Amino acid sequence: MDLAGALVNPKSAAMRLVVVLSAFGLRPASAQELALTRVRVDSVGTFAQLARAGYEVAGVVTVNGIDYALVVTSPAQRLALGAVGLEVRLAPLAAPRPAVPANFKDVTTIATVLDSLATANPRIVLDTIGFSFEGRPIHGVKIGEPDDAFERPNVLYVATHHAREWISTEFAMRLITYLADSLALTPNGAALLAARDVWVVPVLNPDGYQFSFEVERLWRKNRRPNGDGSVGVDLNRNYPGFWRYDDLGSSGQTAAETFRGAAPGSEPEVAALMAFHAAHPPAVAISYHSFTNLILHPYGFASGALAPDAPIFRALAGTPLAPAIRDGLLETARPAYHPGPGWQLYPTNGEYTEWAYRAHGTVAFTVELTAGCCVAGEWYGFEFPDDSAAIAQVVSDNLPFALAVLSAAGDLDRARDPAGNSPAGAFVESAWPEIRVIGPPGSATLPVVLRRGAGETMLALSADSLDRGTWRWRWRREAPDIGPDTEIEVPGLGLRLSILESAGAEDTLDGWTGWVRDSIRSREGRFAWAARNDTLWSPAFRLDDIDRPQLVFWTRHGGSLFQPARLGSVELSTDDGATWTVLSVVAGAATEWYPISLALPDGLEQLRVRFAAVEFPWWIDAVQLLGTRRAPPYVAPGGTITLSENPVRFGRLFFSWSPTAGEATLSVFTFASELVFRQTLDAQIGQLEWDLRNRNGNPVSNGAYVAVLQLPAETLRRRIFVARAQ
Ligand code: 0X9
Ligand code: ZN
Repeated sequence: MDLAGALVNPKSAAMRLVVVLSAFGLRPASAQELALTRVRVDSVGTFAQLARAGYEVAGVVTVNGIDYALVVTSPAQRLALGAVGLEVRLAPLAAPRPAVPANFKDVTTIATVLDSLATANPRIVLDTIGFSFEGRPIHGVKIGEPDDAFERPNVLYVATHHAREWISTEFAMRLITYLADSLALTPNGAALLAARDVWVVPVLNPDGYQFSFEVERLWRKNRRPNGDGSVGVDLNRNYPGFWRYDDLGSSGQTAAETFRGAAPGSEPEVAALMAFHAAHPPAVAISYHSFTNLILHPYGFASGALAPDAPIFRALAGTPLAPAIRDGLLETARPAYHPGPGWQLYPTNGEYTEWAYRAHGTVAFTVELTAGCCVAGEWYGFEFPDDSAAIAQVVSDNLPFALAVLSAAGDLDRARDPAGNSPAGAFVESAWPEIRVIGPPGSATLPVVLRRGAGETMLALSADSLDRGTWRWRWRREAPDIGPDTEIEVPGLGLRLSILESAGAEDTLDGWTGWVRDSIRSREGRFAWAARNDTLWSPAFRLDDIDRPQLVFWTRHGGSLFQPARLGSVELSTDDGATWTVLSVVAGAATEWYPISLALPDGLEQLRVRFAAVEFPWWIDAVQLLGTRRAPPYVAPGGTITLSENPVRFGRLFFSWSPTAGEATLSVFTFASELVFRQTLDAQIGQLEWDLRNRNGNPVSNGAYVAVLQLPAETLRRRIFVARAQ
């Protein structure tokens, strides 16, 4: 099946009309009630079809080898979905609904509990960050010092943008008691709390939350009447960040679950959280939702979009192989929370973490709490069971990440992942087809020197506004024609590495075997490698005398639906294929190409790579092996140019070299290869003065230049940094 075709043409999938309610002998939904519903998925096109119709695909289950998307539907919607040919069934419920839950608390009870917590513990201070559409207070709970100090980084935990996600509020309530009653009593915990301003908003959407207790358990939005009989705006689509970017990531239909509202920030609940950010901009934030076991981070608005601060997000959320949150529920179907950019679930626009990151630089995560477990392989869904032990497990599973984020708020540049790794400072994220460099914030353009054989090209990469993060920037441009043995130097970031190998489906498949060539191309090329259940094998590469080896590839994938059995696995062998180690796994959906850059262990002599697709429609192209050669391929000439000073702080500069017979031509170029100065003289003089003026007689601007001295027997180069006081 052509999955990419199915993405743009959902109707290409075979469709059936089958509406079966209560197929599993479970509690039937009443005539008016919303119910978690399974919609049979014939192709990934079904997801796009559901998203465009304004459904929030809450999860996926596979029963007897058939995939079903889980969506919340009304009886009328079930009929409508059936009428367009989708097979619709009610999902089985994992637990009975108690009339009065023992653990979950409605808004009135929450207010009472917060009052008594604050009365009992002076470290808990109650505030109101605003009011809901129906006029309910939105509580902001401060833990620690009652005042708000500029020098203490703000940390925010916010729960229940979505009314029905009760477990997220219950987690937030227990987080408050944990921080104030347990953590604060340990010496380290007390010191940590004393160095932060910590806020918890346990219910951002009190109207919807209360409605889900009193009327409709599976209500999602707030309770604003839309004027046409429909009610509610999706608060997690109403923020100004990328608001209405497209109709896939939010809906313009008032009745839809993902209705974005009439204007960005139109909802009082969203306006309250925005005002909170203006007054107390959080360094870090976690927005708790349920369900599916995910740690999502910006960007999420478009498939393939990577935040420049991805190294920071990754350091905290972990990698798919070493994720920051484990799921300890008994018999859980998913042993961990999968970390990744938001679009790997599905794209959203007007979403909270995205806005907080763009508007305030907040390192903000969405945690989708556990999918739970386990009735005949089914999920709890939104109705987390009213079971103290299971809730306690969710709390203990989630505390380590909440605390890691709290602790990292002090210095995100040095954030540590659970394995103790900190985010890479500067690195080449990709060498081709796009050259991308990540590094600390700098200026809008970044000079890069490419050397291949005797040729040298200077490029200026640029960072657009979405590439300028708080902690890292990304500079990029289309790569010129480069290939193995191209050396890449980024003088401003002290990076110097080589393309050791590069391969793509376009080339003659020298030694690469296993996948088919597909015409879904990455860039200019005409082909990519593609597979669903096959392994792509590389030939063996030598890595002698290579420091910091790195594997880069461009990829897209049709969607693993985060089902643990479906993934793309990137594996390494250092013994020519006798044994393999998993380096990384790829999951989720990506409809656009994006690069994955993986550090390889140092000290390898030989390496083979394989990409194993397990029930995972996967495309790969532009595979690159990068690393620093201990003996650089660019052989420095015997002589050198000596400079009177470098960086140059005054108005003139002397070049000198060992005098020799013949002529010397000295040229100075900008990093964009523009000639600014050239003079030819007798090489015996051995010295030349430059007044730092260009060929029009104007002083050159401060910045990096390259001097090239051509002597009869050799050509010498020197980098010059002009840094005069202005
Ligand atoms: O759709 C949402 O707002 C969140 N999921 S939920 O099932 N709790 O409604 C996820 C938002 C995370 N961001 C992206 N997926 N881009
Ligand atoms: Zn949610």
